[in-house]
Amino acid sequence: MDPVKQKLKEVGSKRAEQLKRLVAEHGNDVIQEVTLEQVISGMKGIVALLTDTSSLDPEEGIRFRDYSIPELRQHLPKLKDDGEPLPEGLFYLMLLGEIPDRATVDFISKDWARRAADIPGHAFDVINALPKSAHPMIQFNTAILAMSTQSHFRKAYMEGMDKKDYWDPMYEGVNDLISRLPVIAAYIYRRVFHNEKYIDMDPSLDWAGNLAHMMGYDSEEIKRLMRLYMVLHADHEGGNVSAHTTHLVGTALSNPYYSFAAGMNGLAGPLHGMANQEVMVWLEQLIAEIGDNPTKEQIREYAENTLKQGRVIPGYGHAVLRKTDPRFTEQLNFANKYIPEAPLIKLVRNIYEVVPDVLRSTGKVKNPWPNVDAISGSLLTSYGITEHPIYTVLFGVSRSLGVLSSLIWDRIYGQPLERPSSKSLEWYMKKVGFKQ
Ligand code: CMX
Repeated sequence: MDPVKQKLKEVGSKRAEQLKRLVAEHGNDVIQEVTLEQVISGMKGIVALLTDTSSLDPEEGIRFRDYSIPELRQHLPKLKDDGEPLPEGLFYLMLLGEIPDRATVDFISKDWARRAADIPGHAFDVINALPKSAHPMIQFNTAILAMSTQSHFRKAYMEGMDKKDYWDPMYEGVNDLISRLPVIAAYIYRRVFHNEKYIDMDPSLDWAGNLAHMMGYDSEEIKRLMRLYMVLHADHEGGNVSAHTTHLVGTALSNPYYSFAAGMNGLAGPLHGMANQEVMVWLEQLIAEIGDNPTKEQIREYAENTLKQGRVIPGYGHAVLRKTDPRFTEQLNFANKYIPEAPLIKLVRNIYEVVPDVLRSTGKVKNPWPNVDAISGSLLTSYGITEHPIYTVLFGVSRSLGVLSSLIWDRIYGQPLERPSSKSLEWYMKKVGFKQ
């Protein structure tokens, strides 16, 4: 058995036992009271999910299994000492709760390269059947669904597997799926933006390095950027739209392809992952209207006009965070180190000095600070990856690491069908004694 799977089997059975005892001994303990406003405002702040892979603090930001992003950079294995952590190591950390050694990360890299070589041909056929003008997220999701014909989980379920063993085919399917996403993403990118001039995978490269390579970018700096991008977007607690949807659909025992494709449909919304593309549209309009070196006053006016038109300023605000997103800061640090003079990066820095005040002055925006999407597209564009519609696909490739390792744990924990209750407006009015 592969060493990662072997370890997961040991850790998983202990934790599943703990969860069983916890519920048996404390199942009736009250953990939180819920207000009407919380329910109506998109269930914000309601603790209702079990997710081990990462946690989100409104002030500090994301921690992956208790490691902050700076701590990840310090501890996760890298190819070179001054490089970025390998996403394979983050996957292991999220799955098993401990930092892997370099040999384990190399094992995962090689295992994923092996699995990626076996994508069914019809996954490419369905992409080719779509018009090139179809948004890359449509092409990405269609291919993910098409690959579900190879689902280990569905096969094992149909054969009548004991439910305590569901995690095993889920583990296989998840690793297959993660390994193949860079190939699919790069295929779509080359198809739509580079005249179908495809580039083969190089099995000697790591997962993120290979993605950059297959997209046509072989400089070490872009590979570093891709590793950083893949680490930063990997997970954001269990309640965000892509994570929650993947989990929810998985509770119906849908296979990992169905579950992940559902999550990716959520990622494709402009308030979630598609915000990285929206930011670039907003910036392009800004440059078209007021030039690429606007004063802060001009930026303020442009941002205020966006609000006057009843639109959001993409890349700013967050449902949980109440400070600048550390994923924004990490990308800014990368840009300041490697490309400090890039015009788009300068613009991003100036916008950061202006937009929070504009949003604060509305009196309603709970978090006026930039999120991960406020800079990611500018960074990619500055490195020559200028085709904005591919950005959400890249986000999706990365997000697979977190939501799919959680999906394996859902099966280890035997998480049941998710089924909250819904009530009518009349019910809520009656419940709180509202006089009409
Ligand atoms: N620009 C303008 N208005 C904003 C805003 C922004 N960036 N962020 C929040 N608001 C508005 C909301 O639309 C809401 O207005 P109404 O009361 O008129 O409906 C009000 O402020 C309160 O919203 P909130 O509680 O602060 O924010 P939510 O938790 O409802 O929404 C988010 C969070 C991210 C959807 C929102 O901040 C937003 O729309 N931001 C822009 C899109 C974006 O960058 N999304 C990416 C998030 C990160 C990711 O998932 O990738």
